[in-house]
Amino acid sequence: MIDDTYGPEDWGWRHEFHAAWAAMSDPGPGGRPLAPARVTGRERHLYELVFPDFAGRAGFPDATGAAGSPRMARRIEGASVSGRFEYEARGPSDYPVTGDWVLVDPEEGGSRIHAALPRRTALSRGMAGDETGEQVLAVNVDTLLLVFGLDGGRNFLVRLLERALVAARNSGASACVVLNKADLASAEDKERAVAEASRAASVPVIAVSARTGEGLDELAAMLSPGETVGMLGKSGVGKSALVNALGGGAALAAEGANRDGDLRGRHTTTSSRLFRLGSGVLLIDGPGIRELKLWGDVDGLEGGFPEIAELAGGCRFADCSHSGEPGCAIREALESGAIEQSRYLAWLELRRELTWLERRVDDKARREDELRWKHIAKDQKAMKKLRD
Ligand SMILES: Nc1nc2c(ncn2[C@@H]2O[C@H](COP(=O)(O)OP(=O)(O)OP(=O)(O)O)[C@@H](O)[C@H]2O)c(=O)[nH]1
Ligand SMILES: [Mg+2]
Ligand SMILES: [Zn+2]
Repeated sequence: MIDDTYGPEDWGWRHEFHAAWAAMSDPGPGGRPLAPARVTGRERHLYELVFPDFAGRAGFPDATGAAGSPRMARRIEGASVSGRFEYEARGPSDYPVTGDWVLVDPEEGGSRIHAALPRRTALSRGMAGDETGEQVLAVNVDTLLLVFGLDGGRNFLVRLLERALVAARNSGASACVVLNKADLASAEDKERAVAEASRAASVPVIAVSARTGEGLDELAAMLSPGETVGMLGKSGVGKSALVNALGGGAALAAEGANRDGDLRGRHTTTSSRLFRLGSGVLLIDGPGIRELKLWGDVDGLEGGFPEIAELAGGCRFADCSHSGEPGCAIREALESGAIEQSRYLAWLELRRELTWLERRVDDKARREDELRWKHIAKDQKAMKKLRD
């Protein structure tokens, strides 16, 4: 199906990808070079791809196949990963998700994904349950919108915002805090929420309403064509409504029905999709999150606690643990009231969570390494036996 007359950059292609592609573009199984396509949706094991036309770009195969065809992007539905891909994947986080650039064979019609290009940015969280594992939520995102709802109750909690800011920092994308449903908050409540969010965030904070359009011009002005924008937020805060209000693109995101009574959760988004808005912005709508277990390293804390991170450099001891040593700048700021006690406690808690995670990940990597060496040693022994 021919979809849009857009080139690679219109689908978020960046020159950084070119080197990665060139390094990986050994001929595919068909002996032909593989071409890049972008994942625009995923439904279990089936992928929807958009296949921009790279014709005329040095080294790229002609993606549209037919010679002399106008420069167009094709959409492919129902693509799946190749057997080789599955064999080489080290874990679930290696599988493509919406936003990934993958390599396909144009002659195969792009129905098989042979490889994926390294991600420029990746937003991840820890897997639910006891397992130590990474769950990838959004990739190759330039700007991540951290979406909350100002409809009272639990849709805007500063503790979740801190977590989201840390996750955003670890993802490598820049962030923006979006307080949606401003139409449902009083002027004072709105002001208070913006002030509270601004204390935690060293990134822009804006109050908007997908319903009335308030603040949307300001939000839209921060995003540029060809840029990939992701969203992180609980279910029902209005992510899909924002996609639609910002100019839904070719297809409209399915918005939830009003959350009263029986209609609750009726159109909740269940899988991620990339929408190309009329403005040329690529906006990824995904399912709401219930919890955000952190994934990544301790440095990410700076994203959610800029004032504390700044103080840490001023402690007397370079390896200060900020829990009672003399000359601790954070302690002093806490005592003088320069930083809030609740923020300090939240920071300590997330730091503990991330430190613990780093140790778990290291242990896991070591165990896997040991296992790999064991297998290699076993193989070598078997080989030697064969030779003798
Ligand atoms: N009053 C008001 N209602 C809104 C606003 N934005 C969204 N809603 C409503 O809130 C409900 C949930 O919106 P959705 O866009 O489906 O929420 P979502 O974040 O996509 O939810 P999930 O897909 O479950 O993650 C719908 O009934 C929307 O119409 C807003 O700015 N103001
Ligand atoms: Mg939704
Ligand atoms: Zn200290």
